[in-house]
Amino acid sequence: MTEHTYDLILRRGKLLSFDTDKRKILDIGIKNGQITAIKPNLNQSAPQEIDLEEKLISPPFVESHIHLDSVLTAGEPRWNQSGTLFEGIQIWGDRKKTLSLEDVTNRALNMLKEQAAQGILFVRTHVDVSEPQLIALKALLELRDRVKNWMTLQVVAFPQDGIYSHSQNKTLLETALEMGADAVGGIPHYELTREDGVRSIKRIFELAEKYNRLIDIHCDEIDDEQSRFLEVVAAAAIHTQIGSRVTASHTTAFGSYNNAYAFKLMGFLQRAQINFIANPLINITLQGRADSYPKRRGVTRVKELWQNGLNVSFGHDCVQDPWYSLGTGNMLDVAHMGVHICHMTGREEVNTCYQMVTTNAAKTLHLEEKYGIEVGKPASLIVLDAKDYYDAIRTRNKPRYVISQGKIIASTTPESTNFSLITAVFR
Ligand code: 17E
Ligand code: FE2
Repeated sequence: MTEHTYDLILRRGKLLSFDTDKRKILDIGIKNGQITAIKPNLNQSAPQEIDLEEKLISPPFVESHIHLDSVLTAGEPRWNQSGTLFEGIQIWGDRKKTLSLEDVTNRALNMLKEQAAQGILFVRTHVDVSEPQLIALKALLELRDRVKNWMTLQVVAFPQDGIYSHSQNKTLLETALEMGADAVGGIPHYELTREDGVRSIKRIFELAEKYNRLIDIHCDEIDDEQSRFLEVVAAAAIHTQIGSRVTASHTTAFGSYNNAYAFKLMGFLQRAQINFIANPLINITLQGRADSYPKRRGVTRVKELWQNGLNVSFGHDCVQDPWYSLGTGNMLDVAHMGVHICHMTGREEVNTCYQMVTTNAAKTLHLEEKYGIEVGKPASLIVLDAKDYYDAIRTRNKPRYVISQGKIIASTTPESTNFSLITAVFR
């Protein structure tokens, strides 16, 4: 048997840069799970070849913020009637009393498969570690290993009920890191007092240093303009110089700060160089619930953070859970909502929203050498039936092919509509 130079060749794919509309039609050669050539008209043959007919090749989607422990539980044990974050926390508090390893594993695995089919190959999940048996954490750490040949999973130890609000939670958080969580989380705006919130951030940074982990804090997820833990996170990042390893998630209160304060804060954030994750799909529904009219949009200052050079990504946050009963996990739905709520409708801005669910999110997760369409990197990429990134957000279709570490792990046939009746009427 002759040894082939490539295991798989993708022919005539369209590669597009984000900052210009420059397009190239190229072949991609894949060998042993890696991209080994990107050139026009590769003249070798491979056991498997696909003609992409100039369809768009994109780096995979990165889900930078989801709660896989609670996915697919909407309505259990009851529906969220107020639509608020806090009723969601109460409902989840009841649901989490009935968790089992099997329950969490099945739901999370179903979600990961659905995400993979939609072109997501990297996921950062928060896992509630204020549940005394740490069942969800055990299930997701085990799943992280089980899926690693097709999906990269990052686990954040997230103390949903607060670190200092219950006596055992501080220990549980540290245990979660000893067990192998990739990142430390927190929820300072839900600690019992402002002082506890500040103390919780100090603790999170201590733990990140002690265990050498990333940080991703649910920060100021409230419409209260007095919720100002972001400045505390920024200060800690400035003092420790680890900003690139730190993420502030949600920060919805930033959308309610007065402009004088917001302007000053923006300068500190630029010094801190932390990452931001906004969850527009969920926060447009959770926030603004105490408003009459005008109603706030409940998102952080995404456009201004981006304009000031900070790294921002978009996350889905929830799929069918106590906080949000809709959703399929599609990152293009998230980007689409981001375009609308954040007023990112300019051509460059829409492209930026695409980066917020791909390259920017990859930076936040520190995927580094694992991510990107380049020779020498793992062959993890998706093929979209779209003219360009803008068109991908507009149409939000499932990718035609999803390739992870060199293998085609999912493919979708586009639906087609038959207009026979209309054609007959207008003949
Ligand atoms: N928990 C939380 O504190 N905030 C959220 N948005 C979700 C869970 C989904
Ligand atoms: Fe969240």
